[in-house]
Amino acid sequence: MSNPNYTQMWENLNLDLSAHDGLLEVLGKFYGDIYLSQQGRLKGMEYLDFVLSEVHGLRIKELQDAKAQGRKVIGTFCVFVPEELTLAADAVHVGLCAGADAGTEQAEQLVPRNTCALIKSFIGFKMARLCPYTESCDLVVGETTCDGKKKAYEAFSEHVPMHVMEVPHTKSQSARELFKAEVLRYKEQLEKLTGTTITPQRLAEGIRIVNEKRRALQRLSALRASDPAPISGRDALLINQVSFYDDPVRFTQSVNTLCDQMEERIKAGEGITPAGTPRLMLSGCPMAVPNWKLPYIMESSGAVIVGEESCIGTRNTRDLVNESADSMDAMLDAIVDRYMKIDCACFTPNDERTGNVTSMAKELKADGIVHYALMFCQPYAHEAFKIDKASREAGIPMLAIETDYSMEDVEQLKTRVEAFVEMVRS
Ligand code: BJ8
Repeated sequence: MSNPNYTQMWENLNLDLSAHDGLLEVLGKFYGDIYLSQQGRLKGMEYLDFVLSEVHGLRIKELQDAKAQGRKVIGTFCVFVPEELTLAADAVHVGLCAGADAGTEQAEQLVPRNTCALIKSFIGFKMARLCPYTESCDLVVGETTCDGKKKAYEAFSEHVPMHVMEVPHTKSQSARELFKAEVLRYKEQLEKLTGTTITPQRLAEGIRIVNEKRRALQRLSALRASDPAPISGRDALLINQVSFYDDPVRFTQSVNTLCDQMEERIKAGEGITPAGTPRLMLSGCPMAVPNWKLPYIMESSGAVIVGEESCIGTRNTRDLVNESADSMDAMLDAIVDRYMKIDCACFTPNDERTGNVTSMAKELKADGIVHYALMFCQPYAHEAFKIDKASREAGIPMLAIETDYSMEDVEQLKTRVEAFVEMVRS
């Protein structure tokens, strides 16, 4: 993945070149073992393989070209930041992935050791100068979701230009009003940064583009209800991961092409695994690139993953913004309504998530649920109990996993997952 054509660009971004080369080497090897080793992948996955092979190359070059034309790059960590507004300001919206152990020692100088791996990862990537996305950002947007993130942003904002959105923790009327005020504040911040006025026409276009992307991902998700499963969970996760940093229009087209291929496969009665393969659904914390450890373990234990109830999955794609509004205020209301449906574990109470998990598992004909919480993630670890109870009541077995990005627990995880797959199979 390291490419001498990009060395100058990485140097200009002030990356630590030798550490960055090391990261790309590990990532390339990891990708080869986990992704390219799969048999019977859909032809359309070649596009995703290409995008990933150029994740620090061509896509970063595109960001630099956009910046040279005067466009701004906005980095985010959470699906609460409305991409519709970013696009309406003619800026580029990228998710900052945070899915690998990197710069942990430096990160632990800014946040406590007992902080989830995702938070340590985004701080570590910055402090170790490893992430060309973070370095390309004109603004990074944080949010007051969990305690770990909101406190980490205090330290992080000393190193990157930040805007922090206040995300409420309840779904009351006053919480909705607060969030609407925050959406307005984000709009103003974008207008100030980009010099572009967000008109109703621009916002309508932003809403349309993001809805189209979500519709394509919804289509992909629905096709996974077929048995045999037309696509592996690893590939579907990768598609969701790439949705956060690829150009949205190009990405939507390639997902729809892939869905056409999935439909052909389903019509032919074919799949990525034989019919009757134990079907598992993942639920819980988001899995950012290159956090593929657990999906790989699950699919190499004789199961196929048929859905991800996660922000890098259906929590980000389930709801669309109503496109019928035509005034600015009505469009902002439509955005607020859509975003306030997100069932993140940071909300209390968050009862809709339990219903969403069980109905999704039934729609996808999942035989079991693997609940995944990152170590030290209080919100999702707490909700594992509620999801366990709800899935037992729905007659679907659940396995609760807490892990991080290290490889130390791989053998232990394998043993637990294999036993769960055997139990589900019988
Ligand atoms: S809307 S899930 S993307 S906050 S894993 S950092 S919760 S301690 S990621 Fe999230 Fe937005 Fe919610 Fe989605 Fe904290 Fe937990 Fe770490 Fe987490």
